[in-house]
Amino acid sequence: MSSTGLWSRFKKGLQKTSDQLGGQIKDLFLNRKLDANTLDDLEDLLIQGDIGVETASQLRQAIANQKFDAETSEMTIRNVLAAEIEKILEPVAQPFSIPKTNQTQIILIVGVNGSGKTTTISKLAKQCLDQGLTVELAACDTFRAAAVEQLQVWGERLKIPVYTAPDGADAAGLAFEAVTKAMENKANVLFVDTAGRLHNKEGLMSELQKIIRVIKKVDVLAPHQTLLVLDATTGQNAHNQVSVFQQMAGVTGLIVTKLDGTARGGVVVSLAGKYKLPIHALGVGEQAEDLQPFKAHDFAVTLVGLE
Ligand SMILES: Nc1nc2c(ncn2[C@@H]2O[C@H](COP(=O)(O)OP(=O)(O)OP(=O)(O)O)[C@@H](O)[C@H]2O)c(=O)[nH]1
Ligand SMILES: [Mg+2]
Repeated sequence: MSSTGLWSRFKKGLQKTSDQLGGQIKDLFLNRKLDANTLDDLEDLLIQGDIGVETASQLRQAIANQKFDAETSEMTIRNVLAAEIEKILEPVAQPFSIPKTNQTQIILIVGVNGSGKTTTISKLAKQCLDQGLTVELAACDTFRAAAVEQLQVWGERLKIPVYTAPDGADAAGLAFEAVTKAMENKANVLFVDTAGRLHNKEGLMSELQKIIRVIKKVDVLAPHQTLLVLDATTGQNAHNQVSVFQQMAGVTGLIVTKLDGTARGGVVVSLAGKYKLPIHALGVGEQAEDLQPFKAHDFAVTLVGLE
């Protein structure tokens, strides 16, 4: 797809957030001058927009530091906000990539139920195939029969091998087998899908740790990446998920999905500010091209309704 096509899908995907936040900023400045009260209200708006308390206060301060006068236009404020948000996002905006090496890269995908793990794998797998890499999948969500079938359907569509085990089989056992075989096959990438697990369910969390221990038995450097898939519609709850999964599974990067279904896209900024973990991609819809590399500038200008 052309870059303008991708850009318009991205803008459309973020529209709920940008309409809300951008619209509210515009309304705020209607018939009002820039003074301390207006700045307080702006800070509140940013907090309501899920940008996070600390980041909102940082952004308020950045505007206050500019020594604007009462005549400063709303457009200027939005430009400053976008530039400050871009500064926060820039260090973590790191597109998903597979290093050039002969070693099979094991990519473990984790997250709570329904966050978009399996569909994200299919989208990333397609991107890797488009780059000429050989890709295999492991359906280590042995919890739900439908989950294995879902990955198998993707495997057939993309014409790539999918490792499976019977329902209720040991997920770690399957992970061991899949990693061993993918390495024997000299596949470039193996994506390991896992069952959705609520971050407060100890049993499932310890199963995840077992999967990781077993993978390390085959290759001590694996998993080479552990990606946490977060559903943007959960807003600030995403923060708990990052803390717990990071502690339990050593998350190396984040993917935020379903931005098209929410006005809470500001959560991406609060996650970037707080955890400093790379954010690789954003999901703005259900199609393959809707999983887009995270670009700091594009996100910042769209968020405040400048584009
Ligand atoms: N609108 C929209 N839907 C998405 C996005 N990403 C995933 N979905 C949808 O979310 C639903 C759940 O996605 P899955 O990939 O099955 O989620 P999962 O994390 O694997 O779910 P479990 O295996 O049950 O934990 C599916 O209907 C996807 O099509 C997105 O960026 N936007
Ligand atoms: Mg799944």
